[in-house]
Amino acid sequence: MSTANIYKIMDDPNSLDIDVERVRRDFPMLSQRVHGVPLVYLDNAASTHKPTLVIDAIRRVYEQDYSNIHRGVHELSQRLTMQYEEAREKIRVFLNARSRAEIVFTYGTTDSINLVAQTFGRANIGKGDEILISEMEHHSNIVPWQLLCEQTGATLKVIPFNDQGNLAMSDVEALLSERTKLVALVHVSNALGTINPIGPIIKLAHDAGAKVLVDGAQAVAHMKTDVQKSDVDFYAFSGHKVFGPTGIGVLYGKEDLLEAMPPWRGGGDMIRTVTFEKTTYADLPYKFEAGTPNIAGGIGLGAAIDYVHDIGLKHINHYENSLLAYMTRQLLNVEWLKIIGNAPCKSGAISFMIEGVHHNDLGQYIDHLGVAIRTGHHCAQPVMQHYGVTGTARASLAFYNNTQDIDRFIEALEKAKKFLL
Ligand code: C6P
Repeated sequence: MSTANIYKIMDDPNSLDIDVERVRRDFPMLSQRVHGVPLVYLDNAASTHKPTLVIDAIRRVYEQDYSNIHRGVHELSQRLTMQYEEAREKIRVFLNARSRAEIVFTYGTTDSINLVAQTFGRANIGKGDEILISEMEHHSNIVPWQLLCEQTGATLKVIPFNDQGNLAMSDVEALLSERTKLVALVHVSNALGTINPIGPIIKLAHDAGAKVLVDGAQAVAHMKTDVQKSDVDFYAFSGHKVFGPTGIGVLYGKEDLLEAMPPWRGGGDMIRTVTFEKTTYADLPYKFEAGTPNIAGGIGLGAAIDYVHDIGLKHINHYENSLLAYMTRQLLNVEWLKIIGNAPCKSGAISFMIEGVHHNDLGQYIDHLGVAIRTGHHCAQPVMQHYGVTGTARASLAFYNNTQDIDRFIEALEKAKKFLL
């Protein structure tokens, strides 16, 4: 949602190109009742639901085509290998990568970042070097770098954000130096909703001689990602946040960088030849894919990408922007509630607090009214430390949400306030 200004009156979500009622029928989970009332699911930043298309693709794997892949000469293995590799091609197109060699299947964003830390990092970052991250990172984009610093003697530097929830380009410039070997930055903050200007930051980092990894966990389901246009070196995301299965994710890496990186996990599928004296490794991307992969997960993710493609990220982005503007306006009308993170460029996650009400009590109370939100530190404790709080409540959107969901959410907050304060 790169052009969103949350304070602008935007289009009415009900008048846009997405037929939300039809879309909702594609997601079986959404039609259920929770605690006797229809579910309002506003925890999409944690994980998204799956359309029937994805569920069917996974079922087909196990009912019709199942076997191991990349190994068998028999029909089933060939058939499933083809589907798995087709999914990789769909992801290549989705990210606009140059080649399938640049698309590594992982277990998720966390796994992708750890892979870069332990291969690119171990090979290229040493004592006296610096890794630059931001204050708004998810723990997945902090801890792998701390581990690497402990292993290599490198230093972790942190770009601060201001109280609005924005990074300042001047801080990025000031912290970059010839010692910076890698900038690891979140595209969209899960705790604040801020969309970071990754293009200009990548340019600055490259000018300083650093490589850039972007954590796209909260971005890919909401806006077009083009790795060639942004010139990012590594881009990570998780299948389960883009309507695909859990346990599957992607690391995009520029081919020359991946080529030069040593493998990380060793085992089957990632080798060319093995003797006790020496092992040689498989070509990209298999060099980084040791062991039997999450086959149904990869194929399910391919189906999820098909689904998103059919609706169109442009429509999704436009619709979600208007829904975010609607939700923001409704929340701003509630004078006893405080929004945490008011960056002008936001994606569909809003963190907030009600003074005198613990976020967990609030989350549990509105759960009984059928409204699912997330509460706590959102695996971004430094963000909580910035605001001096232990946690927030967070409502996060997907394109299957509608204005009725938001109205039910606001009503639930009103009731919670009466009951809990
Ligand atoms: N954020 C949330 O509720 P995994 O667990 O590997 O799929 O994703 C980790 C991750 C990395 N970066 C960002 C920006 C994220 O938001 C997440 C996951 C979830 O906000 C669970 S903590």
